[in-house]
Amino acid sequence: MIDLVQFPWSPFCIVQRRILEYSGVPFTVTNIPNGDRSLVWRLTGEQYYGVPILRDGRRVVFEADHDSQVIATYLDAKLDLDLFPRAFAGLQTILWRHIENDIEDLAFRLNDIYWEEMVDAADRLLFVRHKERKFGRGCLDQWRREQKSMVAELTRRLAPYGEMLAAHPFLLDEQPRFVDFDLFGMLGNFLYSGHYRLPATLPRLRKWYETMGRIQFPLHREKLRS
Ligand SMILES: N[C@@H](CCC(=O)N[C@@H](CS)C(=O)NCC(=O)O)C(=O)O
Repeated sequence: MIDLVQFPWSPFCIVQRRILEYSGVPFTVTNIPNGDRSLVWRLTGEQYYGVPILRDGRRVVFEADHDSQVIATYLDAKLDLDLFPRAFAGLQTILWRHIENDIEDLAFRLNDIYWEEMVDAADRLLFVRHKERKFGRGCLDQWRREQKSMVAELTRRLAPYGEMLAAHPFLLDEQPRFVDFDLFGMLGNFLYSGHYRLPATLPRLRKWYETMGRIQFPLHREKLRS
């Protein structure tokens, strides 16, 4: 059985978890603390410390670089989900770069403002140290001060995705493709703390997000046939 190694609020983990749920395949989840990557390090033969990774029998699947989609393409091929159709090759790459950089950058900072509500006491020191080493001393307080302007900027950056939903129910066409799951993951991270809602000015995006949270591939397949 496939096992997803993750922590629950990670945007990139939410992407793969939702793809697995969508597929209907049985899978398990192993949660690790954000600050302790020793399981990932061991499973990947000391090559990787990021999340998510997948265990599928004896195989361990993980990303090759910041911009690779090794796990998603592995699941797509194995489960036959048609997430990367040739018609959208290239276009999806441009989009996921925007989603995983411009959207993710604001989404995770806005969620991290509420880090004390999601990080276990035993992991707090490592969490703050990890953030401050990467983003500077006091970064979490700084993000709290900038919260309002960051929400406004995120809303601005999300507006084109709302526009993409005007002509079809998913970002590119009539069924969810990889970029739908990718954006879902970044927004799942933004919404994780429970302190935010998607902008009321983007009703199509709100509806899409709700659909993306529950859609199942087999049902969808039947719908396509009928
Ligand atoms: N492009 C990678 C990015 C994964 C990533 O950045 N994961 C974060 C957690 S959300 C991580 O583990 N970063 C390394 C670290 O925290 O040390 C993917 O799609 O999996």
